[in-house]
Amino acid sequence: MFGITPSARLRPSPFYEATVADGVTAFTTYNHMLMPTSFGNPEAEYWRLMHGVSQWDVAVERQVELIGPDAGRLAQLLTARDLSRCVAGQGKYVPLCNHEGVLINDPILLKLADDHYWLSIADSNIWFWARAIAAERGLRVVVNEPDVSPLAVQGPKAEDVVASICGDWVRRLKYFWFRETLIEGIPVVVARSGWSKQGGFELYLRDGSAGTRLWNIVKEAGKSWDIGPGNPNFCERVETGLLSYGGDTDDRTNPYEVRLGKYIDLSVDDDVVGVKALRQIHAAGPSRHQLGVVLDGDAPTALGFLWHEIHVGGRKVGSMTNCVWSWRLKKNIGFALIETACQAGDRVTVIKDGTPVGAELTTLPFL
Ligand code: THG
Repeated sequence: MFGITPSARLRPSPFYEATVADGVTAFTTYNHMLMPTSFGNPEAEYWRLMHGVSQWDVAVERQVELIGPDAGRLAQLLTARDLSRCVAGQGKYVPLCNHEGVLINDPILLKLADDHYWLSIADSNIWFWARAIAAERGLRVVVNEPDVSPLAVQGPKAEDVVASICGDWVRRLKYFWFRETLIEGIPVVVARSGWSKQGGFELYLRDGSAGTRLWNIVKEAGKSWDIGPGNPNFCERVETGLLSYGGDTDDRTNPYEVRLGKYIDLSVDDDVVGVKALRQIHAAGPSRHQLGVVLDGDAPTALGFLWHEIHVGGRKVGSMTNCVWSWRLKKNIGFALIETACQAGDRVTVIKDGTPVGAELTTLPFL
């Protein structure tokens, strides 16, 4: 569309040069960085993720590091998911809420040690938030950003590729668990995780000067499995129902509205930020919920910048928060954030760029 003017406010990824060399054609902004969103052939990139293996620059998933005797205390205050049984080497998906129970981020928490945690965050500033909570509660913890940049290896062949680099122990890693290791002398944390349902790993690079080297080690090792560059895949994540914080949420979305209730433990201590509000929301029942939308017709289309209104009987009942052509369903699909009175199976009208389009609500995930 346009060029991008570099600035010290826009932090480069350690993998930036490597993705440019590999033919990146589009970026989005996320956490004040650029994330590749296309290498020029969306359909080929999708099928490679489904059947093969793909490597992604996800350095935008920046780490909020908590270090100090009260690091575990702060981690628990920041999320209403019970962390009491989380051990070093384990990761967990943890919704963060404000005092009103509104979702403000949905990071993966990595517990490195009793006094050392990372929150691998989605697109909102959690350093401000964590420092403010720590200071207000008088905690002995330092909140900083370490030199850490995730590189995702995703797809059914990802395990073979990462095992060929690190050894067969990676095959025994459980979901969201991780281990620190060296790859040709480069310090990394290897985790079984990633923003797709096709399986895979994330290599958290711990030396930003080695980005190109790590990218090329993965690229070289992956050749036998026809690895290629990719990015968090929009189509796959909509089909499989993965949430995009900030994309599918607004500034009043609570976890129950967007299928994250299973990650909330209402029995955590009262001083956990937001838990009192979450108890009330849970008791009253949320007013909106998240469903799938399948649009009539078969012409590929995109959402653009804004949510699209969803109407029933001429009245707005919710919004379509994303929209993508599904290569597997051969339909345009998306998520609805919609009044709980609307249910799967209902017919609705989506106002797409001023034009009404018929659609049906479904349960999530689609696939
Ligand atoms: N990797 C890393 N950090 C991240 C993301 C990532 N931070 C931001 C963003 N992505 C966080 N969002 C998600 C959302 C869903 C999942 C992971 C990160 C996920 N969910 C599984 C699911 O919904 O089926 C399993 C969750 C569970 O049951 O515990 O994997 O991608 N480093």
